[in-house]
Amino acid sequence: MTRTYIADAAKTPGAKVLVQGFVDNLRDSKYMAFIVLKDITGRIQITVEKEKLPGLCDTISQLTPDSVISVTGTVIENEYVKMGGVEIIPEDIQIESIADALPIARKAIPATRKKKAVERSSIDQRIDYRWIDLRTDENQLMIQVQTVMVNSMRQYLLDHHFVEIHTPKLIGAASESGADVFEVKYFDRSAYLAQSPQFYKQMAMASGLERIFEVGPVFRAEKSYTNRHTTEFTGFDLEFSYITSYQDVMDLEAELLTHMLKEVKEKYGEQIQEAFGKEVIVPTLPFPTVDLHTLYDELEKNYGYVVDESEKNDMTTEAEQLSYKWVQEKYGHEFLFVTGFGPEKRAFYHMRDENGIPMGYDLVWRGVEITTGAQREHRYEILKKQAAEKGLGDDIKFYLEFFKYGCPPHGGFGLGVDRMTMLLLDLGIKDAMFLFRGPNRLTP
Ligand code: AMO
Repeated sequence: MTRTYIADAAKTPGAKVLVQGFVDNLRDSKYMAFIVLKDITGRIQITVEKEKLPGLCDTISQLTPDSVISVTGTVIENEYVKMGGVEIIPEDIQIESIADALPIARKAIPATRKKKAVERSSIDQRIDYRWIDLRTDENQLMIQVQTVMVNSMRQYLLDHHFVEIHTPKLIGAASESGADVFEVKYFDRSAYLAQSPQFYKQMAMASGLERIFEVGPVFRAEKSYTNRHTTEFTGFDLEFSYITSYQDVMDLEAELLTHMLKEVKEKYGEQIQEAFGKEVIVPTLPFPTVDLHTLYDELEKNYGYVVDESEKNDMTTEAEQLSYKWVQEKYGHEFLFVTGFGPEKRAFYHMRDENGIPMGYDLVWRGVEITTGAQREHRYEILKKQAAEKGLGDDIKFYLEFFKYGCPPHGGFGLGVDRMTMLLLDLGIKDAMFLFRGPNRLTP
């Protein structure tokens, strides 16, 4: 018999079905047993009248929470059943896997007369057993939402003449700045894990591919212990040619994110509100843009925030957070493009204007940076000079070569998928990814 998803089975009263999943709840009394079965689509009650089905009693007595079973039976309407007014009367229950007592508490359990309250396990304890933690409705929704996020952006780009590329993550030289890079043993020499697909996105421009994107792993050897940093995350990166300014890059990103949030809201808006208490807001276009120094003036004027002189050309974490308050009050918006960073704070490959200011931006959503983007310097001599100023030489010689044999003007950005998930659902980053990696975390 073919397996039926629980959500589909619940719609077919009278039908004989095979459903499979985890035992979500179990009540086994003298005459009756009630099993709540959960699969990725929902839950259904399996009701067993023991006198009528003596052959199942032994199986039921072995069941534990989170065991995996296969149930063949008939779907029956029953108005007294809370779960959608249907239940399954089984003919057969097969045990696929028995679960030991669970080592974590995925949710807090209030005290009863017989039992003490159980606290929810910490996120670190839950990550030790992440596969068990991921069985909750919230976590499964998080992964489903992330799927729609990435897929809707991918589809948008495919509809706009982009192609998808897959760049190497093992590289011979540290990319970008050389800092924050993991060194790995590569036969009898060293290799590095790519801290960005940056160089290869740009190689694709020199290859004449014109519009490319990549969704892939990004590695950062940063000892950061915040709720928004991880040592390995999923980057959504794109690059496109024949732009006239970095404004083209910002416009494309704003349209892409608006499209994505519209799709997420249509598909999961209500579930997100219910499970995470967060409204999905589809932004209006254009997104507000502010120069960094104007922003600092505004933050000082409105909230008394004074930035340290040494940090004036970059955005501080406090400024990021406060900018959310500001952009909401001033524009009723959740997104803010910030431009006008100092050249010493930005990568050498950002094109600079006549005043030496990098022609790039950060995008801040709900008070957290989600993107860096820019028009790139595609003129070989200038690029070489800008790299040399940052002390980059031989290591990036291979990259500079990309610009020697013809290269269109271009720009692009990198977006953190995990950060976006975290902000969309109001979670910390450890909760917003399939499996977190940090300075102290390499397992499971
Ligand atoms: P940047 O270093 O700003 O830019 O990274 C782009 C985006 O990636 C996410 N991000 C992170 N997410 C989780 N943990 C981290 N440690 C982390 N670091 C970065 C953020 C960030 O905005 N090459 C450029 C992009 C470009 O110009 O195209 C770059 O990598 O969301």
